[in-house]
Amino acid sequence: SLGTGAGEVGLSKEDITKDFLHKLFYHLGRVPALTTSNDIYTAMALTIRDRALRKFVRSIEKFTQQDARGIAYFSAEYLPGPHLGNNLLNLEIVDETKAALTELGLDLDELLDEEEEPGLGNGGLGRLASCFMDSLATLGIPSIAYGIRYEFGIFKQEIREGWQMETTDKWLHNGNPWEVMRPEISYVVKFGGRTEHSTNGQNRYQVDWLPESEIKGTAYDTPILGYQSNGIIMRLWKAEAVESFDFSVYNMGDYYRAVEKKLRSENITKVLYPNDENLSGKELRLKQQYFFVSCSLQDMINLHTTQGRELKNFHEKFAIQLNDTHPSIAVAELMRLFVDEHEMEWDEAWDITRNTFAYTNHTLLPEALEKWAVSLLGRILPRHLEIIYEINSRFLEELRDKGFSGDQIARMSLIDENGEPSVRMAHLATVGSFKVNGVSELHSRLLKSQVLNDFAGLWPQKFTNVTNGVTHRRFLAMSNPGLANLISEKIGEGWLTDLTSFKELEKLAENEDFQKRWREVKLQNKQALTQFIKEQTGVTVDPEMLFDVQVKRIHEYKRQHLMVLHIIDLYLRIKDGKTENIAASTFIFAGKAAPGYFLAKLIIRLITAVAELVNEDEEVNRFIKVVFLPNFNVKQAQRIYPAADLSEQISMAGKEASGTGNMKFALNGALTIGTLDGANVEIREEVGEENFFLFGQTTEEIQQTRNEGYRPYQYYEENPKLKKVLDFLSSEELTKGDTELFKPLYHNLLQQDPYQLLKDFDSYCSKKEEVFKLWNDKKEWTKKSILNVARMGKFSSDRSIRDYCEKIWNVKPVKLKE
Ligand code: 26Q
Repeated sequence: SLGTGAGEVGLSKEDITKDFLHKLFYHLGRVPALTTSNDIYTAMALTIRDRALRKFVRSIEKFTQQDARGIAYFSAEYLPGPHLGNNLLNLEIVDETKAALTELGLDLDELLDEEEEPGLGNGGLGRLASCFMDSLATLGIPSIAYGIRYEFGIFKQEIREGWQMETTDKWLHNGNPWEVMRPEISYVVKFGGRTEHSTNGQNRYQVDWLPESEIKGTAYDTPILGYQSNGIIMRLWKAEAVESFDFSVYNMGDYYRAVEKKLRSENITKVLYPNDENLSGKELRLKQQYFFVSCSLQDMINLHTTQGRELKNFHEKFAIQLNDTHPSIAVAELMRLFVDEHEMEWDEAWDITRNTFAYTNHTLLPEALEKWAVSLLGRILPRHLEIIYEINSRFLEELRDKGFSGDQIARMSLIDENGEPSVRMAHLATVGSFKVNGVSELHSRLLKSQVLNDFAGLWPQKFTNVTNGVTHRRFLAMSNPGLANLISEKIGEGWLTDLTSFKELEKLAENEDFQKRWREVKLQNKQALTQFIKEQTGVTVDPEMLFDVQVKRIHEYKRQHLMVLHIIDLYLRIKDGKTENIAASTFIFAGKAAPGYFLAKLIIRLITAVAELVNEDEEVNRFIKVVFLPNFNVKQAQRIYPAADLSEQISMAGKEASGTGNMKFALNGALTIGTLDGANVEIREEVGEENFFLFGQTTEEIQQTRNEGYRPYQYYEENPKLKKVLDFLSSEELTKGDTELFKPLYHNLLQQDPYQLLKDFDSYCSKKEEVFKLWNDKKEWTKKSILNVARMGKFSSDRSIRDYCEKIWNVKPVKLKE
């Protein structure tokens, strides 16, 4: 036996130093004189990865002993952020590592700066998946995260002449020290072709899928550590040509054809689609989804059966959480694997399948609900289309038996027959799951009353809510050490595994000494961000100013342009000499726009135009500055949240499913100006309405406005301030002569705007006056800031994961201390 495997990997400074040097010389084969900073980073990353892998192996051993039920999280996106700093925190070896490096004349912060993060997601949904991995590991839940190893992640954003430009994200160009390639863990995935139905020897109805092509998926594992104890893995699949391309037997012509085929196979995991909305029914996207789902399910079945278990117990040993509909083809694939490949009867297979999956919905936007044309799905996955039809016909039969009307049946069908027939993936996921959840109280309520209303009537018990959360270890302990240390000094370190203990800070909210130190920490964080802004944009800002921040994907529904209209109003007031009620502010924006989303890109152009105008005007820039930080990602986010005074959460009510940036800001002591949307509602409930700047219409009021007929032009005509601001969009001053530039936005706001921005403009501006007033009262502001942090306990992803365990997965967290 190999026993416990290799010797211990120690955590002392000496152990780290020894291993680090070993990696540098023997793993990387570096001549000391030629060592680059990337070599140094890589050697340290490898050193820490060994320690992370040890945790992971230990966890697996314990889980196996306990024969525990496991959770598989299926997500097409992950945004883990930089690994090194987080792993040091979770292994509790930050000081040891720093000391080891210092002795060698090296600096930990420089190493941390070297790391290029895996941008394998678009935004909130991908980051949520990674926060959940952190909490799953910390809570000791046996789990595995399945996904896609995109060679190119979300594009890098540059700003050229004020416009967003996209460049390729080559995150693997220096290699990836955190992953372990597992060539022995690979599966074949089929595509295209046709099916053959027959009755086999034992008189069993049998379907064979004769595919047009086959592709191999290979596993790449990255250990994800929890705090102090456990590790889980993120298993990402890379597409390759199947081994059957035996080049040796081909002649020249065939050889090149075979190479081309190999290249085409690898296409599947080349690049992440940069839309955070389902705009395009692209064939490659469907292939990506099916590819990773099929590899993952085959892997799970393999794990299950090699442990000597029967497939009929599959759902007892596993729950699979579907992160939106992106992996929902899994419902049909698991049926196919059971029925066609493992010869299970349909009814039994369906029973197990429906008791295996649970589905999380992340959007109510009708245009974002995934649909695949029947023609496309049938061409790429002919067998799955048959299975979906079979599921549907049985389901619709059930509805007919229950007396549902023809209208209702058409609405609930898995197939949308309006226009080009297509498969409604949210319906497939709902029918194929034992639980369906939204991501905030409001969102879950709207999910039941709108998008999945008919299903909620049919299966009320299936629907539940799990409000999102964020890992406070990454987004406070690691990224805001100043605040973390101040808090630990007062209440100890228990909060690292129990954020509700922040409640104890309430009693310090009015303590002058504590307030002073609270402000000092914030100022230091703002100074650090000030320097970063200078490096990134060349703009000098003043850390004493109010830092008013909106960072997130650029979308009309998120209404970045509402904030811009207010800034224009301030600009015009300052130019008019009316500066009395303005608190000196720096407005900070960051976020990517989908490359094909014209209005979103124009909003970025508007921000940069306003920034240029404001920042260069001596009369104005004493009062306000505007910054657009290019290439928002996890690493940058970690610098921004700790330095924010005010968090902008101003989406039209009913459109933001939850939001998670809102939580990260409040956790770092920013006050929120926001609408009653997504998790804002719950944040306000928790921190107290007197500590939250609320504005704007409620979902009900919006509906009413819509019913009465929203006429934005009316606000333009009745409100002189708004008229001035909107007219300024086509001024020479702003557009430098290109007065047509912002016309599409102007017309959008005045003609159709489904996000009723002008309707909320006044309410937003008056709230800003209150913000400015409060900012001048340092004591009151600081008190509210402290109370916000003190009352954020609910929004740890540890709480979200406990909710999933209790409400959905029926598993108990097991704390595995060593
Ligand atoms: C789907 C099909 C084809 C191409 C792209 C997509 C696609 C990709 C990403 C669709 C949606 C996304 C991402 C959605 C997302 O990030 N949603 C956000 O999820 C967060 C976590 O629950 C919420 O907090 C946000 O409110 C929600 O907008």
